[in-house]
Amino acid sequence: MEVVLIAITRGVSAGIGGCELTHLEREAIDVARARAQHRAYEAALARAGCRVESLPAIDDLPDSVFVEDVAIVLDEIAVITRPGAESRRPETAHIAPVLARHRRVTFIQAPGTLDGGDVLRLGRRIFVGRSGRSDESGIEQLRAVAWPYGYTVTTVPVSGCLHLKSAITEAAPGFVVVNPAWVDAAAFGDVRVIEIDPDEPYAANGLMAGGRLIYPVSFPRTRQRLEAAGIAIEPVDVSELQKAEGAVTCCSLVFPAE
Ligand code: CIR
Repeated sequence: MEVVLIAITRGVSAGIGGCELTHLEREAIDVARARAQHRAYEAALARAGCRVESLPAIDDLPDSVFVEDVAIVLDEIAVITRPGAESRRPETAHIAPVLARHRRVTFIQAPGTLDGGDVLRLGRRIFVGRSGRSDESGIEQLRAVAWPYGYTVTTVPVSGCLHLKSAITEAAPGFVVVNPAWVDAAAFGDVRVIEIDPDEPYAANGLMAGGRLIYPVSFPRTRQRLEAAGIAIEPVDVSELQKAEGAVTCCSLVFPAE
């Protein structure tokens, strides 16, 4: 039977210009353009076969379009995070009831912090970036939730970028795309590694869905490397969201329907 994928998204906040920034200089963000790009991203998810559940924008939560950071959805349970950036913590109250329609939910408790952008799942192996956003307590709490279901949880050092998934994502089954300056791919065991083009440091974030990779148009050199490995690309322009230090995984939560 075909697996139905759910993709949860949230519209772009009118206040996105006030987003958190860690490694980028603030640039003006054109909200109308960001919203148009986000709609095109949702359309790419739909073309990849996802059933898109598009939630309304929350104008007083600037980063709320980046739904990936507020939850980790496993097949068995959803973990509502406690984001490392204080300004983002109110986002969790908005996602918990949505995920409760799909999974039993549990919560990361204070003082632990965890951002979904730091969590990379490869099958039953979960890797968590020890970044500025996710701490030992948050990682340990995720481990306690996940191990009874047979997942291993491994902490991975990251440096120079916001989240683990700024540095590495799954590009296709058995493949990862990596920025070796930010994370050591040796930590991920038996996977085929595609390195980004060094001129495109932010190119290690792609979103696998429906047998293809949703991938920004802004990284043509790395795209060539991915295509040379036989990976089908679904291109999206997310230039306005990139100004908010966002990428493609961070704008959705994609998981199989129950
Ligand atoms: C933040 O700093 O939290 C947002 N401006 C960007 C979050 C991007 N999230 C992600 O890549 N998972």
